[in-house]
Amino acid sequence: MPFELPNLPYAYDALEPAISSRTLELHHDKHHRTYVETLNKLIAGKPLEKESLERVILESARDKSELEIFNNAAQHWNHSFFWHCLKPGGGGKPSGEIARLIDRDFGGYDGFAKSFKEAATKQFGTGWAWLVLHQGKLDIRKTGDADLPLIDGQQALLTLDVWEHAYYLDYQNRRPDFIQAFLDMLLNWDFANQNLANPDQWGDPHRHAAE
Ligand code: MN3
Repeated sequence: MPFELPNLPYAYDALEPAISSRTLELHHDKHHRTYVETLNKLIAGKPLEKESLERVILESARDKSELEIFNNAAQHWNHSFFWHCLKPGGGGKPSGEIARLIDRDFGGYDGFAKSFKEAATKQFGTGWAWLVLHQGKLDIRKTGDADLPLIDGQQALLTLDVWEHAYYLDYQNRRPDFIQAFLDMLLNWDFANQNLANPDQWGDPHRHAAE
């Protein structure tokens, strides 16, 4: 099979109490696994089977008839990326290069947190909130369903899954509380700094656009 479910970079209970072991196990072992297995079935025997995940996403994004492939490929990418955006004992204010850029582009951490919370709260229904780098500047985005910044030529630095399966067992309808827990207890600023230092690691959108 061309694509595989990556292991979580921490134990199921490592993010408690912000995310319960039960939520993380279902989210990774059921939801993420289903995206990977469905994607592999959909591309079996097709030319896309031999492509990188980023190419599968970009190719299927251009063709409405490939929406099911796009949705499952993008959800595989989004979740693989998302697991690294969380860390035990994370959250709080950033340090390093990302801190410098947040001061420059949002006027400080509070400006970032306000914009991020607003995007994550207002994303209607299923989707994702993102911190992206676009033309050298940080920005906050929200996307619906499986959509991701890669298809718009933007580099993802961080994301938060705001589909209900990410928080409903722990927070029910209180999505804002889940977002606040992400900001205060989980957010992995080290990962954002790694993405700034190494844009190719998660598929530099400019490199892919040029192929
Ligand atoms: Mn999810």
